[in-house]
Amino acid sequence: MVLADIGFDKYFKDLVSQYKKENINVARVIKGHKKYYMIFDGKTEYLARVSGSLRHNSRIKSEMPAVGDFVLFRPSKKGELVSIKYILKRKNVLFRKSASKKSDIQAIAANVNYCFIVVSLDREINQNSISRYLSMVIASNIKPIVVLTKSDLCDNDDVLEEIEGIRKNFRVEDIFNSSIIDGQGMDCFAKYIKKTTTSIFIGPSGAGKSSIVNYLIGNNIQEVKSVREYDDKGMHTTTSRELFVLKNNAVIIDTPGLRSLGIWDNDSGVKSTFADIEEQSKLCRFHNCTHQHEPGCAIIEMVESGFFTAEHYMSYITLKNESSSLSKQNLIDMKKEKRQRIKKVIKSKKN
Ligand SMILES: Nc1nc2c(ncn2[C@@H]2O[C@H](COP(=O)(O)OP(=O)(O)OP(=O)(O)O)[C@@H](O)[C@H]2O)c(=O)[nH]1
Ligand SMILES: [Mg+2]
Ligand SMILES: [Zn+2]
Repeated sequence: MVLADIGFDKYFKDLVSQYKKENINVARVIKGHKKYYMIFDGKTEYLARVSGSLRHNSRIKSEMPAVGDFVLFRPSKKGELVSIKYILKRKNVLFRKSASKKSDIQAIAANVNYCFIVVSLDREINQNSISRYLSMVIASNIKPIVVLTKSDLCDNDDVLEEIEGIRKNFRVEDIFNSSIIDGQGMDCFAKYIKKTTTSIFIGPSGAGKSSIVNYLIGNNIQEVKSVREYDDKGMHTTTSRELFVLKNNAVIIDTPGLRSLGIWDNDSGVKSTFADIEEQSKLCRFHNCTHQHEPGCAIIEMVESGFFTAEHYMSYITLKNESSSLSKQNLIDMKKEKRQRIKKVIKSKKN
């Protein structure tokens, strides 16, 4: 495999020629985790960090490398951390928008052709949230495709009705239903997921994004660049964005559920998706129960009795925890901003 197979085309080649003088290589970002990145040059994966100057020059998060970016890095001795020097100008970038602060905009992925908005048919379809996803994708100049998953759990007529409803209301590139159980609709992906294209899967937690990704990896295609980790129960809630190169050289990116899109700005998002759990939590002994360790917790009991699946419960806890740490971060940011504003006022009074 060479980089050209996975999206490194003339546009990027021309950009690289501007940097020719320096001794640097090109790679694509396949995973980002806090300070570290995995990058892939078509042959080898490297663990990478951004160089001091790149960090210094990026004022906002979205200027840091994102999954899908093509980056220039300086090679180092075998097994050593490499340093990302530049990000090649993106063709497009899917942003996560923050409701509170403009500078909080963060790149979910870069250089993407198709965005699959994955929604499950086993829950009530929320047209509002589809509309939010769509506007985000269209604003990023990426082609949106809606996939209604788990059609094996639904009546065929209901499925068709949902599809018609969405088709009528929204401007989508394509829309179809799918099922990893009976394989329905799975062939519809082939049209988009092919050599030199990059596709990303977004949508609520539990909608079936990773299941589709695994299906595509397993069926199309044998070679996988990163291996998924499952916990001892065989569950996997996606926690970071991951890029996979399929055997046909198509690139696909899996993402975690809604929370990655900053839609969990407050608890209300959690409440509406997990209304069933929230409703039952009235039965917990303590009104501020976190449903994780408290005695007399109705939710834990209902998970043990099988009323809620462990998976549904885990998604709920993960989202709740992340949503509260997100609010905490917002608070810290707001305080910082306030301090800076006050400093400015003091300064202007001095002058
Ligand atoms: N019946 C049925 N179940 C499905 C289908 N696709 C996925 N599931 C189930 O739905 C659950 C969630 O699927 P995932 O693929 O992990 O969902 P996800 O969108 O990746 O979720 P996050 O990583 O938490 O964002 C799993 O238990 C899957 O087995 C389907 O087509 N039919
Ligand atoms: Mg997942
Ligand atoms: Zn509880």
